[in-house]
Amino acid sequence: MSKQTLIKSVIAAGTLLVAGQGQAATVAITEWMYSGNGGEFIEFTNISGSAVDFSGWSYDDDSRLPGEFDLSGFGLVAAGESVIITENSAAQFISDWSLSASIKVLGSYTNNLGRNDEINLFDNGGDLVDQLTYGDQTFSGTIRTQNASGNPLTPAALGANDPAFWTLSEVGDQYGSYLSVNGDIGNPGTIGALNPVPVPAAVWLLGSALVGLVGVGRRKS
Ligand SMILES: [Ca+2]
Ligand SMILES: [Ca+2]
Ligand SMILES: [Ca+2]
Ligand SMILES: [Ca+2]
Repeated sequence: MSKQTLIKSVIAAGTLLVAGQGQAATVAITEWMYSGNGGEFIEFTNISGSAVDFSGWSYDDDSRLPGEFDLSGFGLVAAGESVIITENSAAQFISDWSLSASIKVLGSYTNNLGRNDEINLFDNGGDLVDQLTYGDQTFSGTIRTQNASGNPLTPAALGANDPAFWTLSEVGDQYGSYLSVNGDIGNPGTIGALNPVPVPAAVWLLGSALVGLVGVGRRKS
C-alpha cells in the first residue's frame, strides 16, 4: 500500500468515526411493550453523563406530533435513570410490576401503540430526540412485543431506530426481566446489561492505517 493510499484510508476511517460520534443522543427509548395484560408501556433512559430536564418534553406515536403526551412530570432525570410511560394508571402499573417508589411513572396516555407503530420522543423545542419504528406485520426483522417487552441488544441499538437490534424479554435474562402480576414479562425501570458492541471495522482500519504510517515514517528517517 502506498503512503498516499494509507493517508486516504486514514481520512476515510476518521470521517466514519466522526460521523458515528455525531449521533450521540441524550435520552433513548430502551424498552417497549405494545400490548400487555397490564397495558402497554415505554421506557426512556438518560444515556448522557448529566441530568436532563424533561420540562416541555413529550411523546407521540406514529402521528408524530410534539406535545401529544406531556412528559414534564418526570422533572429532572438523572444520568442513567430510566423512566416509564404507560396507558395504565401509574399507581396500578407500579403495583403490577412491584416497582420501587423511586422509579418515575407517568400513566394514562391514550395513543395506543399498535402492532405496527412508532415511538417518538420530543424535547422542549419539539425536536425529535429518539424514534423507534416497528411493525412485524409490515416489514421483517421486528419483534412482537405482546406480553413481553423489547430490549436493545447492544448500546449501538440506542437511537438507531432499527427494530432488528431489539430482543424480547425472558424471565431472568441479562436485562433483569421478570413476570408482572398479570403475567407480562419485562424490566421497567432498569436497562440491565447490554451486550458489548463489536469494534467497528472503521476502528480497525484506522488503527492499521496509523501503524502503517508510523512504519512509513520510520523507514524514511
Ligand atoms: Ca398520536
Ligand atoms: Ca396497545
Ligand atoms: Ca397508535
Ligand atoms: Ca428496562
